[in-house]
Amino acid sequence: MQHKVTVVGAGNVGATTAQRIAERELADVVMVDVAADLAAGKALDMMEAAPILGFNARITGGGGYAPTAGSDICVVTAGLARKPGMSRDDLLAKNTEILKEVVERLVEHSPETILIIVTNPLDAMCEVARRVSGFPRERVFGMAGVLDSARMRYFIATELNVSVEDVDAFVLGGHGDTMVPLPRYATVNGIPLPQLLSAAKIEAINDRTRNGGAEIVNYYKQGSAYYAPSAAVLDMVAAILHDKKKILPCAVLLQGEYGYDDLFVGVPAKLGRGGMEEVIQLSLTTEEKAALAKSAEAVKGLVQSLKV
Ligand code: TXD
Repeated sequence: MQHKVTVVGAGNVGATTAQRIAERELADVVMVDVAADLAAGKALDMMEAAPILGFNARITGGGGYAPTAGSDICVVTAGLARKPGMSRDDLLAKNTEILKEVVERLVEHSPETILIIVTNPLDAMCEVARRVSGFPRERVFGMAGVLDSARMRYFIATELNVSVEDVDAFVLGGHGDTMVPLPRYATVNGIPLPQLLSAAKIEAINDRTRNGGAEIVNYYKQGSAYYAPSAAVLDMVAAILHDKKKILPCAVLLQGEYGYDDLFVGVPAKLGRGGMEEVIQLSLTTEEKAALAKSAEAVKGLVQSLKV
């Protein structure tokens, strides 16, 4: 394979991401986990499926970082997942420590890599990764918006009984309870959503989207969502490796856009070989701006308490 992607954390999201990348032959994948045998075992198990599925990418796994050297992209999923009743923010202190260690090791071996952060609380972990790596914002950003938007798209498609392929939607803001679904920018094969659904139905979809993560946690009891999150990471990885210039909502360090400075906020961004190549500015109504401000405040509060 021409490309190499490292996935740190061989848990639910990490391993499923590795599997998706390899099965599509996007890159060779190196999985790293403190549970070294877990990473090694999952890698071997996945490779034993290769003759059946017929993919030629190589997946390896272990506890060391030497095999990650020269990675095009490093996806960080290492950390603790939410348990029922636990907020994403409760994870802050523990996952800050983990992120710090992981990013230091990654950057040591792949100084030119692009970091995609997945660990929660997402926006704060992006800031930890940025501080520790010293990378420009083009090479350190987070996955959340693609997942939140996919959930919204699914809920819209189900409500209207139309193909998911026809539905586009955007969710802005932090990856938390204050995320901002933007139904005004949602379309069904080009038709604006507000023309197809009542305001009450749209608000119900917004609510379900905001609680999409918790809905899955309540089913699983242990651990959180991973099929849709890993698909979301795959979308970002493919956009970068294939230089698609795809516009995807990501957690990006804003530098003046949307009126915010030096803060990670979920906004539409263009992803290509250079990583996060451009922040796309949408015009927002007064209410949408207020919702985004609330979300940004929540991220700011977390970032201020970071100890890195
Ligand atoms: O939208 C999003 N951004 C998210 C975020 C969607 C889904 C999951 N989200 C978060 O990702 C979740 O709240 C967690 O913080 C991470 C990973 O979720 P996952 O469900 O994959 O958690 P697991 O299955 O517990 O896996 C975490 C793995 C586990 O195997 C640990 O042994 C490993 O991380 N781990 C480490 N690996 C390397 N180095 C260190 N220090 C380390 N610590 C734990």
